[in-house]
Amino acid sequence: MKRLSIVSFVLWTALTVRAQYGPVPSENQLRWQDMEMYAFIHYSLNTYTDQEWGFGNEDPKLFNPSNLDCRQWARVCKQSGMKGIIFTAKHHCGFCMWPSAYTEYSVKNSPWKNGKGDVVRELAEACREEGLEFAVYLSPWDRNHKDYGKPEYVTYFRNQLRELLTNYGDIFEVWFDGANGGDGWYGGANETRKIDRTTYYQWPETYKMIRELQPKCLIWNDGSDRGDLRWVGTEAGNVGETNWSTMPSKGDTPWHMLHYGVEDGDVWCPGETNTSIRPGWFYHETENEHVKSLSKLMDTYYKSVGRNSTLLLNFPIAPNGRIHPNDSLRGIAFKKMIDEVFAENLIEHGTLNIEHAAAHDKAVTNNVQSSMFNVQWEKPTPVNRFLAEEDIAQGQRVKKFTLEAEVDGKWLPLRDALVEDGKDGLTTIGHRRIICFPTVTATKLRFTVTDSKAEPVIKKLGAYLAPELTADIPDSGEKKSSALHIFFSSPTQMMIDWDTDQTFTTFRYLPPQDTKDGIITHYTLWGSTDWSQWTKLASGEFSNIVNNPIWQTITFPATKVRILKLDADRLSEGSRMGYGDIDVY
Ligand code: FUL
Repeated sequence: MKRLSIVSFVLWTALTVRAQYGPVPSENQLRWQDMEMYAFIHYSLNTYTDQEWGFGNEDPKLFNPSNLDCRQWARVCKQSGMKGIIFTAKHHCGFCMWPSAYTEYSVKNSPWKNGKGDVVRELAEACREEGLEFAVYLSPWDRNHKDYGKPEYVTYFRNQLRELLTNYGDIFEVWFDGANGGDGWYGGANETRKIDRTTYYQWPETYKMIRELQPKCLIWNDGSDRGDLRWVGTEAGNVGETNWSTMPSKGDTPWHMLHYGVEDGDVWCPGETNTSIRPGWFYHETENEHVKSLSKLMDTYYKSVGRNSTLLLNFPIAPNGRIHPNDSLRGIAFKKMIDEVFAENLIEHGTLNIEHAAAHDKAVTNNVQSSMFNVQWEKPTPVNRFLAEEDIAQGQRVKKFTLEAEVDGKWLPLRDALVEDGKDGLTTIGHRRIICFPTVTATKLRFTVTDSKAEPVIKKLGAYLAPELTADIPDSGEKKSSALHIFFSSPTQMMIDWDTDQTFTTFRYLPPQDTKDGIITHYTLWGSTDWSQWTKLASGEFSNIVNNPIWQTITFPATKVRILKLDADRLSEGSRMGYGDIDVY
């Protein structure tokens, strides 16, 4: 048994450094992981059409912000604790936020700055001034380009990427969104185009170019070509409580691999958790009151940074060219709360004992091995957060641990209160693991590694007292709809009957929340007063609904109806339409 202060603990771990085990991060991946939080910025023509996905035929003249201020974006992001910004240089609609030499569909044909502006340049410069890193999102899917789907487009895509990687200084990450919805304007063809994601983009060639042009840049990709990072399979803002930074170097990546990583994977491919501060990625005025609450953002922090991931938090830009005050205030409050929670490491007020039971080389036998860390306080100390970090430069090793508190002379087992369905959440650690539990007033806290791939190398331990997580983690403050009379006339047709005529302008659809089965991606909405004459009120697609299953709003000119009929023209999966909720007004 060794009795150590926190200072000698750090020294002790430094001296007990052992040979690396299994895949380890590259220098670039290590530097990126230390960024912990960085911002996404979604801004494009969608901001002016109130859409999440543009079709590719939106008029560039719509882009005319009155007060575009990239310095405001950079300052807000910095004050929100973000270490860099990833900008949507080109979203699926194909509109370029820089004056690309390869297309007319860009800011150069907008009235903003008489077509002489370059948002990518202004933002890259603002980031540099604020000491933030800069990165780009370039959508491979391009609903504007006439050649999309043909080999010519891949050359076009690479040319654009080359422009972004050569003209704007250091780029820390490139983000190649995996969404490929199929239909689009495509230079006027207005049709559905399907590509084979595994072969069409020829990623290995593109990766080679990126490595040459920006050797420090990380590649994000959710397809089968492994980049340097992985998507975590959801846009809700959480990664699995078990989160391995390793993946198999080849083959498909089903959801569970993205969400939990793969324990015996042969490459280092850590998870990046991306989510928006609002329900949507782009700005919608109707969401101004639905900016995520502070407790929801803290929940997201614990379920991303606190689960061995980074957090990529999106701030949309409003039509005037600035981050809306509701988002900036919430972002800044978020950073202040993180600082407050982790201001004082209570372990420093106690005595840390380490019992180390490494008998033989467990890396070979993969047997259970115990390393016990025990902090003792002179007086009972309230505590509700525990933090542990592995030295990931030597691989991710810990498979399982326990956490106990001594309260009134008795040992109580603790579990992660943010993990549902009966699990204790005490599995992997990696870069950082934070365990949240209701406050206990303890005289001791005991952390025991009960199973690891090799001898654990723990770099940091922490215990903290945070303000209690409140129960107000709203799904953006949405209400349940009134008692509508809903029935299905076929598996893909929903009817709502009011019995008397009503005047409506809005139909809202919340997709099923816990399954992708039955989510409507394309719809037609009809109205009738007599069950025989039907008026088409609207039709279209619910953009990005599968990855981000939030409320979808259909508006139409005020119409008197007695019955509404919703046709599910296309479902994401399955053959029966589903819904979480419906709202009509
Ligand atoms: C998704 C896209 O389809 C969304 O529009 C958004 O850009 C998000 C970050 O990725 O897949």
